[in-house]
Amino acid sequence: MTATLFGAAYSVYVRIARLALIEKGVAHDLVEVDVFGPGGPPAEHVARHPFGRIPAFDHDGFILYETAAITRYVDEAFPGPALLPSGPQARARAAQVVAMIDSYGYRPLVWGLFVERIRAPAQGRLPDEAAIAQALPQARTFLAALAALCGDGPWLAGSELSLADLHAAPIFAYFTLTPDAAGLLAPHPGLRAWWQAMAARPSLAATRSPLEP
Ligand SMILES: N[C@@H](CCC(=O)N[C@@H](CS)C(=O)NCC(=O)O)C(=O)O
Repeated sequence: MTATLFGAAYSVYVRIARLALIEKGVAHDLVEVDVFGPGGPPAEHVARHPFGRIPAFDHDGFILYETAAITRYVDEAFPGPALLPSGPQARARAAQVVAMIDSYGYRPLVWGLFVERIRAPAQGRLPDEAAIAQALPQARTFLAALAALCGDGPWLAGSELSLADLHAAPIFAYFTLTPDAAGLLAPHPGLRAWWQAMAARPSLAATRSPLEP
């Protein structure tokens, strides 16, 4: 059996897939692919992923892209702890959280806040204040919706760790480096406790991003 993930260690989406593989206990390789290089995504990567994004996954010749599909497949195709709850409502919540993160969380928290607040100065450019101003209310709405959905927790889709937690964690790892995070998370003690528990998992340490201090 060979399981190979193609991507880069700094990527939020690659880290989500790695978290699923690690939490599931699946031996795998990470093959570095640079999609931001001057020539764009390498041709052999576009052959796996026509949109040139990362990650892509290869399990014994079965090629898959789109992170939510990869993590779902990893959960179902390999033995190990179940990464989705069993009841239809809890499963729907987990799927809802994953889709919310993709549609409403990733852009403002990662591109609007982390990239502009932390990466821009590190790259020697001024933060795009308009992008930050646009991201802040979107981040507020997203965090309030997430907090409202996660109910009694302690995990985002109920009493067990699930793919919802793994989808959110790499985004929080970047977002919580920004000076905005403390204020944005102040109204949400449940999310703060969740992030503390999530950040302490060995899978997070094992997938530490090179962009984290
Ligand atoms: N919908 C894709 C999103 C993946 C994605 O956007 N990955 C980023 C890195 S975190 C990427 O490849 N960016 C390259 C680009 O935007 O050209 C998924 O779920 O896998």
